[in-house]
Parts: sequence; structure tokens; C-alpha cells
Amino acid sequence: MLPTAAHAAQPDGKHEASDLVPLWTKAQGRPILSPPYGQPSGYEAKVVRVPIPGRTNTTAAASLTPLQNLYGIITPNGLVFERHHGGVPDIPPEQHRLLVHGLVDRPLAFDMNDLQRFPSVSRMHFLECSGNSAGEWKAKGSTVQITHGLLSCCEWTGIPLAIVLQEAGIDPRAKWLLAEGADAAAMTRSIPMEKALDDALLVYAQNGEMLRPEQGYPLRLLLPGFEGNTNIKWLRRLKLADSPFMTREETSKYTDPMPDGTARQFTFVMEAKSVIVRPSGGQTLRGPGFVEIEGYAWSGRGRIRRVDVSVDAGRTWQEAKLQEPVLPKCLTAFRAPWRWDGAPAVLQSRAMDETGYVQPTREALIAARGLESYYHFNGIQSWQVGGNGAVENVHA
Ligand SMILES: Nc1nc2c(c(=O)[nH]1)N[C@H]1C(S)=C(S)[C@@H](COP(=O)(O)O)O[C@H]1N2
Ligand SMILES: [Mo]
Repeated sequence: MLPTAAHAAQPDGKHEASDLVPLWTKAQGRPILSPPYGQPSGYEAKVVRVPIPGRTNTTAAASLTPLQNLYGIITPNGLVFERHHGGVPDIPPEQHRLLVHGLVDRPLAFDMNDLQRFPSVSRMHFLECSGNSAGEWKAKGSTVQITHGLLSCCEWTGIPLAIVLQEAGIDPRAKWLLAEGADAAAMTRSIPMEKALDDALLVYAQNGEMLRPEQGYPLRLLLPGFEGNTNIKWLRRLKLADSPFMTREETSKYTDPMPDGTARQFTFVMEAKSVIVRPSGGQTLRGPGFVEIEGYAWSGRGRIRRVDVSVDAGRTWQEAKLQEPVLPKCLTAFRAPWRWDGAPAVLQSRAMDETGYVQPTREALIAARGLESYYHFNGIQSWQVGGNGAVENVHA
């Protein structure tokens, strides 16, 4: 009898070597261009974005990146998390305009062709919603996709914003600029000119192709290391001014209430953070023996300098190996070898960036900020491995 799959048969003396040739070796495969735009293997159909549990999939919602299924630092375009406040607009690129006005010498309107004539650059950067891990202040998400999935990392291609602003002529009184989206939310944020002239990009492409509609096609603002919300998608307007505009998104929303009754405002920079993605919540270890602990670290302030990993809830630490490249304001992959003895264990990772800032424990973060904050949770994540190998989220 012929085996039905190669792995089903072991040479046992009864079978010829030719019996072990799998079925798919004996027939032609499917032709090219089926389909013309390539798709992942059908066996990977579970690797998808999911909505935030309990939050229905409306136009003002978010979907989460399956970090537990990613390899290397690039998020494939179809898995980049989405956060839209007014749905995804369908913008014909030839009708899109970017207006630059306010405190400039010459107000200018650019179409996409005008913009793409400027010299471009490509850079790898993470993008993290400041609401990422917000559930961990008071509760526990079941998987890393739920706890940390408002995070992605792409190679972005665009025009340095400074070049376009210089074309319009910057009035020396300009200290801030308003960035506005063309979506139904007309999302607006005030951005310091210092950032605009530093590393801000007007992005039109991600990971080798034009932006996906969900990511802001045909034009988005990219502010490396700044909270996701400031990275205005479907960008249609930049207005320069001498002070911030105090929009809804920086007064009512995207501020951080502190225990003393004050609120932090304009908390732009995403502080250093890390998370173990394998093993992580919802996964099961197959039994004692060698386990490679894998995860990601990132910092809005620059490069990751070091990541430590603990298998005993932070009592002892070993230094993880950082995978090259280690780029500023970009995901950095780390790995650490572990021999699981079968006893319960609590896995943690702790990132340090090039400024020397160390990712805080959840306890230390709550001691500093209280429990009324929603945004900017960057505490150390704990995954408990049970004696049966099942991994779950714990607050250790
Ligand atoms: N115009 C516009 N820009 C926007 C948003 C939006 O709703 N409209 N959402 C913001 C938020 S809150 C985040 S976290 C990021 C998400 O980017 P992504 O959907 O490409 O992952 O886009 C930001 N830019
Ligand atoms: Mo966000």
C-alpha cells in the first residue's frame, strides 16, 4: 500500500524507497499567476488580524497584528494592525491633494505626482498605537496578539517632510504644525516643528508597494517613534502655526490622567518596551527540553541596546541575543535559549534602549502613573508556563 503523505511512512523494510515519494511530487503543481497577486499558503489561513475582543468590527475600531506568527522584524502588509476612527476612505490618487499653509512664505497644494518628484528615502520603523497594551493596566489579554498587537514594523518609503516644508518657506514664528487626514474622522494632531524637521516622512509606500488603503493610501505622515495617533493617514493638510491647536485628539483623548489630578499631554514618544511572542499566551509547550524564547523590543527614542530575559518572574535574568539589524525606532528581534524542566515558570523580557532607559515592571509603572491612564502602557509582560505546558498571561 502506498502511504498518503511522506511523513506518514517510515522505511520499515516492507516499503520501497519509491513508496515514500509524496503524492504532490507525482502531479504537476498549479500554474503561475494563480493568483496574479500572491497569497499565503492556505494552511496559514489562521494567521490573520483580529478585532479587539468585545469591540465589534465597525468603522471606528482597531484590528490586531498576529505577533505570535511573525518571523523577523517586517510585518507583512496584510497583517499590519489597523486603527481607524472613521473607516477607510477610497481615495483616487490623482484626486488627492496635500495643502501646506499657515505660517509659510507661499501656501502650496501638491498632487501625488508633484510629491513623488521630490527625492525619497526608505526607512524601517515600528508603528505602535499609544493604546497598545492598554488592557494590561487593569486586566489581562489572553494572547500576545490581544495584549501587544497594535504594533507593526514596515519599510516605509517617502519624502522627508523638511524638504516639502522648505519648498513652501517656513516662517521663523512657526513652532507647530497641524496634520489633518482626509478620512471621515478628519483626524487632526499638532506636531512640534522640531519633529517635522527631524525625521518626519510623507510616506506613499510600505514594504515595497504603494501604501495599503488601511494604512493611509495614497499619503500618510510617518513620525518615527511617536505614538501611532500622530501618524496621520490619508494626509491632506499641514498648517504651520506658533502654538499647538488643542484638537480633540490632544485634549479629551490621548492625554494621560495622573494620580495627583493633573494630566500628561503631548506624550508623543513611545518609551522602550518588549514582549516575548513565542512562547506566549494561548500556546502550549510540547514537553520539557529545549525552548527558544523569541520576542521583539523597540523604543521611540532610538536603538535597543540590550534585552534581558527571565524564566523566574524577574528574580534572575540572562541577556538575550539581538538579531541584526538593530535599527533606531525599529523592532529588534531577540532570542534566548531555555531548557524547560517541566516545572511551572514565568517568562519575562526587559528592554533597555540607547539612552539607558529600562522598561519598567508593571508594578513600577503603576506606582509612577496610577491606574487612571489608558495610553502608554509599557510595563514588563509576564507569561506563565504551567506544568502542563499551557502558557497564560499573569501579572507577576
Ligand atoms: N486620518 C487618520 N489618521 C490616523 C487615524 C485615523 O483614524 N484617521 N488613526 C490613528 C491611530 S489612533 C493610529 S494607532 C494609527 C494606526 O495606523 P495603521 O492603521 O496604519 O496601523 O493611525 C493614526 N492615523
Ligand atoms: Mo492609536
